[in-house]
Amino acid sequence: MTREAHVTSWFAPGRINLIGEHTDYNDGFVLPFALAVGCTATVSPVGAGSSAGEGSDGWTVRSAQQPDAVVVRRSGLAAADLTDVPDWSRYVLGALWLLTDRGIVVPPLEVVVDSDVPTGAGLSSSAALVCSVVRVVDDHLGLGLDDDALFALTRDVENDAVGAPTGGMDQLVSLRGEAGHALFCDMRSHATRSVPLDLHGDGLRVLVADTRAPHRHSDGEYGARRRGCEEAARRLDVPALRDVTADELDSALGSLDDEELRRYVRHVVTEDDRVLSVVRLLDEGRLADIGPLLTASHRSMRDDFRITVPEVDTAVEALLGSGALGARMTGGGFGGCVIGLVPERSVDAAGDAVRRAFADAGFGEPDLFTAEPSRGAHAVR
Ligand code: GAF
Repeated sequence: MTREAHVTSWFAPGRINLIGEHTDYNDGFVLPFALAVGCTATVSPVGAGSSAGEGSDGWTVRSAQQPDAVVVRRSGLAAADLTDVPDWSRYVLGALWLLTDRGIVVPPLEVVVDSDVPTGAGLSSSAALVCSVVRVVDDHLGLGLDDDALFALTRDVENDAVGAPTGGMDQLVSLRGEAGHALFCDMRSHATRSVPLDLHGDGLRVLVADTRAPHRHSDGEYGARRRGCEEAARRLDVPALRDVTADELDSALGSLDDEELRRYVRHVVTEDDRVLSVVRLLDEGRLADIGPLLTASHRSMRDDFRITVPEVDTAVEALLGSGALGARMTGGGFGGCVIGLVPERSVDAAGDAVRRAFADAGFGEPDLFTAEPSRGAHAVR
């Protein structure tokens, strides 16, 4: 039996970002953790026993959450062909296409994906999908890609094949997260270090409120923030906003006359600084002390970076008013999820407070659940 005759499965998780928002594409710092929910990708060879049919030249991709399989012929496939396939399958086919484009022979395959990450909630269902597919294909074909190559490939699928200008944090933590830990990432070097996040030991929980707010203009606004940050770095004559330290912030702001760019710079520079402070506190075993930094991060996203919406602001205030030590929106913004660092005994009351605040404001029902720092991508045997 050849290696390709095996059926291979890999799981990769979604993520929560504890702190460090919109800092990744500024070469800065982030501190996400992997979730228990994720995507399992299974690869089987096309041939005897395969529903794709013996002798097929195609790649067949299926999702347990979608009615129809997508089949493409390998020969002559170009990037432009990927614009015609359903969104979810673009992540899978994008990975296969990028490998092929880089000279790796990817034989006819069937890839089946099955995910329990809510979509559109800002929990990185797409990173879970891409990372599970890249890991399973690497394993199945025995490519032996190292950690850096795996990360680069997953990020390139999202940036180049799918065309989303994201910064790589989500893929990095989906690949490298560790149970019971957050992952401190330097998004310039892509060096990572696991930092203990012992919620249970401290009698705390991360309570997640999925606001289910529709993502208003999130695509265009994300790209606009990224371009604005790059323009600010250009005007400040630094490679990226990461290169402006907290001590240099006032003088950097003094040299910019565009108020919008000044707000972007203030958010990114102070957010990088908050990430470093949270990491320091976690290293010292002072988890309960990080709350004010989480809340300050939210205020910065609301007032300076301007990526929150009424639903997330309402959820944050409700959490803070009901015993949370700190609360903030997590992820790219314009909707999605809020997290609260909440004493275990206050979890129910905090959840009720968010539901009540939503009902009072006339918003739809939010989804409340607790999140555990979980293991990154791994083989499912
Ligand atoms: C999204 C992006 F995919 C990440 O790269 C990151 O920029 C995040 O928004 C904001 O911190 O999740």
